[in-house]
Amino acid sequence: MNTITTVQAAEFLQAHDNYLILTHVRPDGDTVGCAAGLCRALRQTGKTAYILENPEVTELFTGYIKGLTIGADYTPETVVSVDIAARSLFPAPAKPYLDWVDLAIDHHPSQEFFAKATCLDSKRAACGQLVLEIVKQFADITPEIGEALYVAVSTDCGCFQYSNADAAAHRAAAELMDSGFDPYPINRRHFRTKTFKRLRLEGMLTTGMELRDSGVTALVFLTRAMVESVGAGERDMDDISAFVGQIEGVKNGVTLKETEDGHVKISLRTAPGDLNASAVCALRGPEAVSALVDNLSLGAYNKQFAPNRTTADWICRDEAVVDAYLKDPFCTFKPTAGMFRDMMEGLQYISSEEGLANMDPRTPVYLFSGDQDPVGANGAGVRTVYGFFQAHGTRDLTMKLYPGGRHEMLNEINKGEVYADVLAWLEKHI
Ligand SMILES: [Mn+2]
Repeated sequence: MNTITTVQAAEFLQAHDNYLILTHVRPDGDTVGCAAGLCRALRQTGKTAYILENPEVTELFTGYIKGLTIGADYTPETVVSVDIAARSLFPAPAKPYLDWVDLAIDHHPSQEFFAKATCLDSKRAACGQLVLEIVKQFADITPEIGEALYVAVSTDCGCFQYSNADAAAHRAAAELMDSGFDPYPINRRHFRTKTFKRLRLEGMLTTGMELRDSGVTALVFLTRAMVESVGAGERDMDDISAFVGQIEGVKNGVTLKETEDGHVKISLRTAPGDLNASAVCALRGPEAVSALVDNLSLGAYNKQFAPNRTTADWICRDEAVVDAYLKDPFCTFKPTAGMFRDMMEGLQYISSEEGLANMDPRTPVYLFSGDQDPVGANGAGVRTVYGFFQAHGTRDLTMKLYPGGRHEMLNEINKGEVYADVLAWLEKHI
């Protein structure tokens, strides 16, 4: 892991040329604004710079990168990613650069360190703040650059309304506004305007909303039928999970969203610093909801191994182990809402700054997993945890991902190899 400061990043950018800038999947204002601002700043100093075309950029953002993009046939000398935390977030046209990013500029704590050098500050509300700090060292902040980076900063802090909109974010915005662009039309377009389709969806959600715990917890269902009935697209559904949280008195917003492949995605939004267990317990209610939870936890895991032999193919490749698992009542019971509540609280704690700061960096850590374990997002989740530990100073950190391995590596068909690796690691450390 090679992390560099904004001063070093500015030196790097001045020392190289022929840039290709990468944005992430489902591009938001932060990644697009950063790319536009960086590209214009590089061109201002006489460099050749382009943003790789990203087919998912919606019409809300295309204006900012007009004239700056290029197709896959361009051969760059230097590749820079902005606001991309992980390889899994590279859009299709950027896949050839999975192992070739010279500089990653990012603000996500889950940064995977896929680049040769990474300029990371996870305390920043937006990646746009980092790009501003970098480019102002070698370029003038023109109104066009100011506008692009303002879109970046304001997007990630919800037009300065989210809890991450700290003084530094406001200062960056003020500095950008000094360049002379007019922020009003931007704020209006991105934060005060909704598509008619979006409003119709919100109307349906409001009609079908269930309020629990005297109005503290709100539950909405967004079905494919609703989405199709209004012809809503990605842009109309952007951040729709935040909708229920806008209702006065609601602390826990639960959005159950049916996905295109028939699964149900549950988004849980709670008031900052207040993970109210009742939000998860609210899922206990009607039978249909319990079926959703079960489908979410197990059905989704099994799907990647279709066509399925059993409902637990995701456990491991050893069919005898899977059959024994399915016969064991201790493995196949349906978990209660309380178990989900406890698990979510635990997950939140262990990935929080507080939890990570409590780890002793001298304790050796060995992470191992199957790279086909859906619970660890096929290895991506394990790499994220590795990044967390690395960022928090764990000195002796080892990770092993077994090709083809599923959830229970100690029961896998290559368990002999797994046991031997664990033993070798233990003997080295004890
Ligand atoms: Mn961002």
